[in-house]
Amino acid sequence: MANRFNQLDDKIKHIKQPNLLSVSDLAAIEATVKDIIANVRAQGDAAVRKYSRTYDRADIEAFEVGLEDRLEAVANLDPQTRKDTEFAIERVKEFAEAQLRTILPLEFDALPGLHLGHRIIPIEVVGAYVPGGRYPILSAPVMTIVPAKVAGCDQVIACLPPNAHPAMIAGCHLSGADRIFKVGGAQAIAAMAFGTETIPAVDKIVGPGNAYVNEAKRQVFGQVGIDQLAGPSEIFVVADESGDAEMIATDLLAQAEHDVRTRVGLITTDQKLAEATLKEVERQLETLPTADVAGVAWRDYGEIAVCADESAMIQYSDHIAAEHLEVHTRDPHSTAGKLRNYGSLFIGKLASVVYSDKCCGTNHTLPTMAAARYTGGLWVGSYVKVCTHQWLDERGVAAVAPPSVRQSRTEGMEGHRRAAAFRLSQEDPTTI
Ligand code: HSO
Ligand code: ZN
Repeated sequence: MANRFNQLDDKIKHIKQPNLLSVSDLAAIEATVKDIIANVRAQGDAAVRKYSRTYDRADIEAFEVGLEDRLEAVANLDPQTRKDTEFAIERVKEFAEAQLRTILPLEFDALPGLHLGHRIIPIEVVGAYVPGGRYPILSAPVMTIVPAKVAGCDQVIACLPPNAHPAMIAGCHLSGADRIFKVGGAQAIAAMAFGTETIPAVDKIVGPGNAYVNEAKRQVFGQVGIDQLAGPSEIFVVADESGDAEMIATDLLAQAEHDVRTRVGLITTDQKLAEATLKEVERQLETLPTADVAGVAWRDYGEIAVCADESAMIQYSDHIAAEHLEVHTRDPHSTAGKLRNYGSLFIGKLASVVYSDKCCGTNHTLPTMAAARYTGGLWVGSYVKVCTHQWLDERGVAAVAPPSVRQSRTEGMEGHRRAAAFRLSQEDPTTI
């Protein structure tokens, strides 16, 4: 299939190609999730309870985590972990507050007597899905809950799988979740979309999850808003000859340990760096305790591309539109200015993706699967609506009514024509 990138083919040579597998079980997931949503919608808590038993092997009477249990989860955190979580919360909060200050209301005089504007209105009820997964990622609840609180949402509820690590409940509590429910998977998404006897219906669902959670979010979109559809994590590095193979390999493998389907790669103008990085990844895998995951991700999805020049490197990187993009070039700020498609950009060698993953303050919930072509990641703006308004005086009406009347007449919309003409004080409106 022809695309904008094909013209670059002769400027890029891969020394390691990814083997992007086709996902064949998508139809089965779609059907299972459809059933789950229909049943939760019809039977509420009873269906949620049934699916928790089937999929999470959890027999749960009360889904909600009460205050006592929330406080106990926090008390059980070791003191340093608690401090580190609070550090992350503070960084994410301060950045979200700074970003919110850039989202400004607007009052605008378009013409004499015609005023337009917009207000910034927080979404009322938000549901944050907090994934269980392979690791208890403490920053996960921070990233979805803290910006919602900063945005001023009335209520933020969190759902997490019943078998999630108790520290994750502590993370939800410290981040400011108003209510926490031990419900995971597609049943959690269905419950938040339609509401059950105990779980409130929300206006928007945010947060990553497994393939079932993702498919459920896709299916309930419209009933509620969603942030995005999140696939496995991705990291790419663009580098010139100044790149350090050991450092690059370390950062690639850091993300590769997430999942066997993590997509990681190096795009470079330097053949020597490409070869050195290939060796270095293999060398580091020998001692990485999570190599059972990272090694498979690297084997199946690892990629090293050598580009003829900087422009080809940038075009290829924009084509990939990676979730995380590190820039290891002699002048990283100049390279950064030329890049267009990325979830979050890590400018210069000292900016490792893991700092954002954990605690530097930018949100780690980012677009994957090339969605960075059309969207950035989760941010405080994801929790507010920018809603327009207008008012007019007679001068404004005199300016916009006649074109509205004429357009309505041309379109055969007599009701619209009458309403447009109704406010004209001058002569017979039917003559306009
Ligand atoms: N890389 C993940 C976030 C994360 N990794 C948190 C480790 N901790 C998605 O951006
Ligand atoms: Zn990560």
